[in-house]
This record gives sequence, structure tokens and C-alpha cells, in this order.
Amino acid sequence: MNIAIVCYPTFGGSGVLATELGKALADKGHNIHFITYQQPVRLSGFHANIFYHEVRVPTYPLFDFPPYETALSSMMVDVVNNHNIDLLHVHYAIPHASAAYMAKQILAKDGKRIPVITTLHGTDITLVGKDKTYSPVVTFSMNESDALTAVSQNLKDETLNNFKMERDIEVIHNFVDVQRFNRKPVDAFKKLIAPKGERIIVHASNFRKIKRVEDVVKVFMQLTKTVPSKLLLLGDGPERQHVESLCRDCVLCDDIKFLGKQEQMEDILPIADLFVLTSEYESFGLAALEAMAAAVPVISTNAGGLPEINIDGYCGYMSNVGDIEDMSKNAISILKDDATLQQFKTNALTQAKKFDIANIVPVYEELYKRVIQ
Ligand code: GMT
Repeated sequence: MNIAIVCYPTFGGSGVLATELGKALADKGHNIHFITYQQPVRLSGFHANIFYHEVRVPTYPLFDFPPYETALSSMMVDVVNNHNIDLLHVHYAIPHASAAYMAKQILAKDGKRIPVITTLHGTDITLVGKDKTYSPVVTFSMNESDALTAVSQNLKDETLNNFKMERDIEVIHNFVDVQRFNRKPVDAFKKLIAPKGERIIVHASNFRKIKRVEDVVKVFMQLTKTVPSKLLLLGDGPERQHVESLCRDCVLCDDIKFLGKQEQMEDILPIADLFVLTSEYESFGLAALEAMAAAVPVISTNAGGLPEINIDGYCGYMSNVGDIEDMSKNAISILKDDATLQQFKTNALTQAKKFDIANIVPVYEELYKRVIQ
């Protein structure tokens, strides 16, 4: 199939998932055309079946707000017309679903039918999409999509609760390439971070308020009193400065490292002993799943779709949002002895395998065949 994928090219989970899906489909022989305003972060190297089309938004003195959505629709029309595209798969509803609707209408005028699949990822529904600034357009374009998918049951329920839906939503969970993440930790790297054999705690996010990164630091401060540990904070975003200054002011400053945005998560995660995700909401929590695939247990909140991937007392623990005491207690119980930690690590990997790329990508392929027919 010739498939056009539209996504955000940044470090956000929706862009990561869309890019990994495109790469996996290309490996299976499909031709994949990415349409974004920047090369997606996880898209590097040459692949004979992958094409990248950059959306440029020309500036003009009249435009206080350059019309990205219009440029995106025009690019979709151009790519469909010139590359024999069979379907458009857009990730994150705003503004991709409405831009796709517009492209579809333009193409229909020329007698070309192009099916549109919209995949909902989270904040496009729960935070931004349901705001009345956007909701009429989001509702309309979701209902007009030829197929609508959500990355978790929770996100499907949120969508049905918050929008007037006239069509079904199919749940297709996010996936991870377990083989890529399940690597042997590099001992030299581990020694560099934890020279005295301390436990290594990792958090990765875009440092938005919704992630409550401050809670990660608070959990770390509690647990390290009992279990000597080091904390690695990966990613960057609006809250980083605040969290960084908080860390600088505390006695544990030397035990906390900010590594910034990282493309090669599979090189870092295997050295971790625990992944901490304290979000107020996660539709899914792809970062946690990638950690599990690297055999890292997860301490998370029980918000949104997290209970669909984390299993309490098996591959990690879940607590109520903001319950630092409970999260610290659970973290200590996993880290306190090697045998328990090893069991949780094994379980994390077993759990991640349920979401392996090999199980999920064919589900998308089936959906594609259905909408094309
Ligand atoms: O978490 C973010 O802020 C980024 C966001 C995005 O849209 O890129 O992530 C959402 O989509 C991911 C991939 O489906 C999910 O794993 C995240 O849980 C979801 N984030 C939220 O729901 C807050």
C-alpha cells in the first residue's frame, strides 16, 4: 500500500508512535510518505520505502498566525495526487483530522476517493480538543473520518464522554519494538552514573505540567533515604527550569542528572532499575511501555490508560495522583533486594511483549485494507 502519515514531528508520544508505525510498515514493503513540518525525531537514516514531505508555511505581513492547516491540506492533496496514495493516516486530531477532511473534499471534486484514518492520542481529546475553541471542528472531523482509533480504552471512553460521537472508535493500543529495547546494559555507562552500585531511577517526558515532574523528584528524595539511588531525568519542556532549580537547591543535587532530549532511548533505558511516571493523566504512557521493554519496572499513577499497561504488584505499582508516600513505599519495595528487583524486571519485559510491534502493526494493516475496500 501507499500510505501517507501525518503527525507532529517532535518528541511527543504521538509523533514517536506514528514514526515507528511508518518505519514498521515500510519494513513490510509498504511505501510510507510522512507529511510534517519537520523531519520526525525518530526518523533518521535512509529507507528505500520512506519519503518525507515538508509542509512549509509561507509568511506574509498580513498573517499574525500563518495558516498551517491550509498548507497541510494542500500538501496532502499534492502527495496523494503525485504518489498514488491509498489512504491518509493522521495522528493527533488537531489540526490533522480537519486538514485531512479538507484534502479529502478537494480530491473528491476530481473524482478521487481517499480514505482518512484518525488516531486519537490523548491531549487532542482530554486537554485541548474538548475546549470549546476547538471542539466543534474536532467533533466534526472525527465523525467524518473513515475510521477512528484510540490508543487505549480509557481514551475511547473519554472521547465518548466528551464529544457527540456518531461513529465507532476502535481501540488499537500503542506498541513497542521489544527487540530494540531489550538490550544488555552497558556496564561502563552504568558505572559512570552509579559508581557505587546505586539503583538507577529514570523519568522521561516533555516536562509539561501534566507530567508532575516535581513529584518524581519528591519520590526520589524519599526512596533514596532507604535505597541509595541516582535519578536521570530525560526530556525537556516548560517545567524543566523550575524542576532543575528545585534540584539545585536540595542536598541530593549531585545524585540527579538532567540529560535533556534523547533520541536513542534504547541505549539509556537498559541501565535503569526503575521508571517513574507521575502524570496527572496519560492516555497510554508510551514512555513507560518503552521502559518495560527494556526490562524496567514502572512506578506510575493510576490515571487514564496507565492501568491498561502497568499491572499493580507484577511489573510495577500504581498510586493515586500526587500520593508521594505510596509511590516511594512501592519503589522501595521493588528496589530493596536484588531478587525482588529481578522478578519485577522479568515481569516488566513479559508485560511489554503483549504490546510488541509484531502484534499491533498487523491490526493497523487490517484496518487499512478495510477502509480501502
Ligand atoms: O504526553 C504528551 O504530552 C505527548 C502526547 C502526544 O500527543 O504526543 O502523548 C500522548 O500520546 C502518547 C502516544 O499515544 C501517549 O502515550 C501519551 O500517554 C499521551 N499523553 C497524554 O495523554 C498526556
